[in-house]
Amino acid sequence: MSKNLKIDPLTRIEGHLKISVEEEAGTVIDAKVHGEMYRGFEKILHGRHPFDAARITQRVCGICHEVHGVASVKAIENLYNVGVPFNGLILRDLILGLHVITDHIIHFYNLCLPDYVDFNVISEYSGSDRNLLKIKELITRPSNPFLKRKENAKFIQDRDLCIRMVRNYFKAIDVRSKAASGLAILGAKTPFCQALLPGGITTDVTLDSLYKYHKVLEETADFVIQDYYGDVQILCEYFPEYFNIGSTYDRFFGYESLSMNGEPLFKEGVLHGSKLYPLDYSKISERLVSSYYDDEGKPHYGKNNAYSWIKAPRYDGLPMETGPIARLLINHNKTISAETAKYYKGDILSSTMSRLLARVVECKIILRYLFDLVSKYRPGDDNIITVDPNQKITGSAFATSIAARGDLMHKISTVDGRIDEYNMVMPSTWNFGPSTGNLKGIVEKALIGVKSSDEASIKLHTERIVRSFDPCTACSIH
Ligand code: NFE
Repeated sequence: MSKNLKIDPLTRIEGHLKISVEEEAGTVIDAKVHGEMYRGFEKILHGRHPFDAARITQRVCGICHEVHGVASVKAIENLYNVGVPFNGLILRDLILGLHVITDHIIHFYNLCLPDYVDFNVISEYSGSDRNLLKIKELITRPSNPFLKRKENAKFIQDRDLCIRMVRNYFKAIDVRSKAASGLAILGAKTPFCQALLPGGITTDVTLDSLYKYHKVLEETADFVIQDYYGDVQILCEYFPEYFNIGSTYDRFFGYESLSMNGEPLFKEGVLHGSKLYPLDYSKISERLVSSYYDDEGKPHYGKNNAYSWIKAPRYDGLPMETGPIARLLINHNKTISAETAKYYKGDILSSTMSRLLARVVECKIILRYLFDLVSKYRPGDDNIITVDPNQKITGSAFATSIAARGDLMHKISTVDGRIDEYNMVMPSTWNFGPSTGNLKGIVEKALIGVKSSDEASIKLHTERIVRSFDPCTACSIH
C-alpha cells in the first residue's frame, strides 16, 4: 500500500511551494511539485510600453531582481536593434556576477544550513558572541524555531563545528548586506535596480564608486574563500551519501553569460551525458499539460490532471536541469570533477550535494572574473546611449541572462510600440515545472527513488533534495 506524504508549505525558500511524494515500502515511487499561486506578471505587461518591462519584471522576485532587469533591457535592445556602450556592458556584468555570488551565500547559510546542522547544539555555547547567545536564548523558548533533531537522522552536532557554522550563518547576512551596497553603488538602488535602462546604465560611475565596489568584492571574496568554501567542504565530508541522492536525467543546458573578458565565462550549450550539443533556441517551449492554464495560456484553476501554477519548459520536448551545476558541467567540467572526486568516486551527476558544492565553486570562478573586469571599466566613456522610446515597432525579440538558480530568458513581442506578449522562462520553472505525460519534471525526478525506512527521514531527504535546487516559486509562477 502506498502512502502520500505532503510538505506544505516547504519553508526556507522564496515563494509558496508544496511537495507531495508517494511512498511505498520505504521508497518514493512518485513525486509532484506544486506551485501554489498565480501572479500574472506576463498579463500585467500586455498593452504597456516596452520600457515598463524592465521596471515591472524586476518585481517578480525580491531576490533576483537584477537578472530580470538585465534580461528585460537586453530583450528590448534586441527588439529596437540598438547596441550598448562597452562600459554599460561591463557594469551589467559587475552587477550580475556579484548578485549571483551573494545569492549563493544566502542560499547555503540561511536557507540550507539548518537542514544539516543542529542549531540546538548552540545551547552548549558559553562564549560572548551576541548572535550565538540570541540563538541560545531562542532555543530555550517553547516557540524554539529550530526543530529538535531526531537521533536516527544524521546532523552535524559537533559543538565546535556547529558554533563555526552558526556564526557564519549570521556573517552571511552581513556579507550579503554589504554586497547589496556594492550593487546599489553601480545600479543606483537595490532591490530593484533603477539605473538599468535599454541602452545601458544611467549611473554616474566614478573612480570612488569603483573603489567601493572593489572593496565590497574583496570582503565578499574573503568570506567565500575563508568561510563558505570550507563550510561546504565540511558538509561534503559529513554527507557524502548525498552525492548519490537527488540525481535527475543527466541533461543540462545553459545560455552564454559573463562574456566581457574575451571568452565567455559560461558558454551556451546542451549537455546530455558526456556529449555537448549546440543550443538550438527554436527547441525551447513551455508545456501546459499539468499546469493550471488552458491551451491559450489563460489561468484555469481546477483543470483536469493539472496540479501546479508552474509551467513546464522543455528542450526538444525534454526536461533539462539548469543551475550552477549545469553551468560548471558544461564549461568547467575539470574543476567541478576534481572538487567532487574528493568525496565521491563515480561519474558526476547532478545530485543534492554536487549542487551545493557547485555553487561555491561557481562563486570562486565568478569572483576571478569580476576582479579582472573592474579594471576594464573606462572612466570618462559613456555608460548609456539614448534609445528613442517613441519607436512604434511591431516585432519580437528575446534575450537571456545568468541567474543564481540557472539561466533565464525574457521574450517580448510588440504591436505598434506596445507589448502584445511577454514571456519569462525562469530557471526555477525549468527545475520545478511539473510532468508532461510520463516525463516527470526535474525536481520530481530527483525525488523518485529516495529510500528510507521511516516517514520522517523520507521527508528530511525530500527537503534536502528540493532545497539543493534553491527553489524560487515567486519566479517560477510569476
Ligand atoms: Ni526568484 Fe530567479 C530568476 C529564479 S534567479 S530567484 O530568474 O528562478 O535565480
